[in-house]
Amino acid sequence: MSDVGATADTTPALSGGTRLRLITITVSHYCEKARWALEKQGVSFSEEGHLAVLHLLATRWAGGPRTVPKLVIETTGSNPGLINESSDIIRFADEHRASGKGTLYPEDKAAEIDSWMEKFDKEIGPHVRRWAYYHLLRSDRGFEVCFQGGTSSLERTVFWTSWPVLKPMYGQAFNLTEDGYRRSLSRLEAVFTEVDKTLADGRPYLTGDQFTAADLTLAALAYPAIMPPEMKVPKFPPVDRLPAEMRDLTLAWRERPFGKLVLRAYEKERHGM
Ligand SMILES: N[C@@H](CCC(=O)N[C@@H](CS)C(=O)NCC(=O)O)C(=O)O
Repeated sequence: MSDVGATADTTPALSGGTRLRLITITVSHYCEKARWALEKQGVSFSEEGHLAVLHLLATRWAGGPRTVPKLVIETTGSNPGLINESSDIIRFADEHRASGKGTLYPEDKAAEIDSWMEKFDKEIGPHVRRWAYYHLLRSDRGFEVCFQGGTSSLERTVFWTSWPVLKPMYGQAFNLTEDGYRRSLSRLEAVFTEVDKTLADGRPYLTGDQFTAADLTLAALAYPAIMPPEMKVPKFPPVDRLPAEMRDLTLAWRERPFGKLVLRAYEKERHGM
């Protein structure tokens, strides 16, 4: 069990002795999206954090696809349930939210929220991942930035021992070529510009005054681009220690309306609400 679990498991359990286990790659932004929703809505869970590749044992054991986040719903006397998509985990968190918590899906905005979420999953998720890995894996500093925190010391030892073999596998898996990087950057610019235009009328959040699942999805998936200081797991070093080109873009993006939304969402909606 990761030290993440120890901090996350603080809210009352679901009724009927149900236990929730969130299997993650701690650094993953899709996992951050699920973690944020569960914590925000006061749903009790423990997190089992892994390093990429080493997560495969856990996901195979749990069943379903190999991707994370994966929410395992354990109820005494029945087979565990599984939720394998981060957006479905947000929906679950909202449906099982603790009393006094507001919904992340105001009914009159449902279609708008779904449409933004689908767009962010497709246009930010894979492209910000490639953008970040492209920079981090080319820099020695990238190692310490990328893979710290929330995993067991045994996994960290196995991971670093295997790193010479794993590193080229990452390069291949994410197509970390110059061309691939440029394509991802232009996809990111397009969606960030669309968000900027939507926010141009001064609204604080995507659908108006209220923070919704759409804002949560944008902020969590864009966290590697903006690196909000409130990001606790994994804990990143300050922006000025990032590789130079990455740092410069992050600082420029923070000044844009979408970047300000991400920073505001982390400051106001991420912890202790
Ligand atoms: N559509 C999925 C995407 C999840 C996803 O891409 N997860 C990545 C981590 S960022 C993953 O599990 N990669 C490891 C693998 O494919 O084995 C969701 O929203 O949950």
